[in-house]
Amino acid sequence: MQTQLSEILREAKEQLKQAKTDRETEELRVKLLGKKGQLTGILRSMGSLGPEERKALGKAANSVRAEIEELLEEKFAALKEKQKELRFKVERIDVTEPGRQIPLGSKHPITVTIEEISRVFMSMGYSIAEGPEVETVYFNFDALNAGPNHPSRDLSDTFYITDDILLRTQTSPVQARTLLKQAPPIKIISPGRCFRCDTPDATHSPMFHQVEGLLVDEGVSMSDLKGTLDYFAKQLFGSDLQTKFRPHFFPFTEPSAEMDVSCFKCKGKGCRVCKGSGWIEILGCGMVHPNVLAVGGIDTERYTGFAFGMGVERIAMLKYGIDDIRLFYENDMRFIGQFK
Ligand code: 2U9
Repeated sequence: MQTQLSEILREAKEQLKQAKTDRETEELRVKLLGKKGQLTGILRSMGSLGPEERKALGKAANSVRAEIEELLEEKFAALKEKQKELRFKVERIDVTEPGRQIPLGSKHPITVTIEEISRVFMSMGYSIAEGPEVETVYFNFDALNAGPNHPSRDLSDTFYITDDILLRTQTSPVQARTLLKQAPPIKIISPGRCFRCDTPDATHSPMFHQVEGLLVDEGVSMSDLKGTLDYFAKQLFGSDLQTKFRPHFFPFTEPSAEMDVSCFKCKGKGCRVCKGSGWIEILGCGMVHPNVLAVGGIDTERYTGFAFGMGVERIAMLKYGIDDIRLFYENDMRFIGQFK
């Protein structure tokens, strides 16, 4: 029996040395000291011994149990210390480390361009007006003097939701709504998204942005229009450019014109940007047609006004030298990230 006890103690020391986890140590404890453990078995088998032998073996067995319990306690403590050291390593925070840069976002180039355009007109006293993107046929066409057969009404140009509801093809309905709601003087610009049934290509997108403007007051003339838009162009593209106005037609303005700016790239000599002409068209404009004012409830004997409209993507592409409109919408950070 003594030999068995010595063997159990030797084995226990050896296996405790090998134990790597709490679970292995606990399994060892059960194997040695548990109800069906090796040491418990010896203590139980002592019943068959004489009193002297039982006393001596009991003393030896208790001493082995005490030693194993102490070894187990040390093992658990050592494993706990090791886990603590490991935790300190893994959860260590070096407070002297430099902070991790959180990449800052940046405004989309279309947003930047809308803000630049808006800033110029707000500096001249214009307010920003907004309106619904899902519009009525009435405010998108009829109120803008676009007769029942106007080509822009075609399904090929316009996204219809029902016969009377569509996605606005321009932000002009905002001005038409403002004419009904507000008495002159009216000085607004309406930036926003517009939708046309166009197949996407380098210069067309079914969704694009516009900034349109409307000024209605007493005694407003074409010279006010030209002076305002000339100033705007110089603010946006630089004061050393010239502007010119070419006669044009829009149903909602009469007379109408398109405004060109001298090419800010070649200063008018002719280059790829201006396709050799020395001039770049940036917007359309005109004196608001009396029918449009009248529909808006404005006294056309007392008030006149002018209006203008520009495509934001076109302005941004000119400003930043971008040759494909689709780049604005593809969320490719290699493109967008350049506008930090
Ligand atoms: C009302 C009265 C007049 C808005 C105007 C233009 C000229 C124009 C185009 C520029 C490029 C649209 O984005 S684009 O395709 N627009 O040229 N827009 S005058 O005239 C109005 C608007 C509302 C009540």
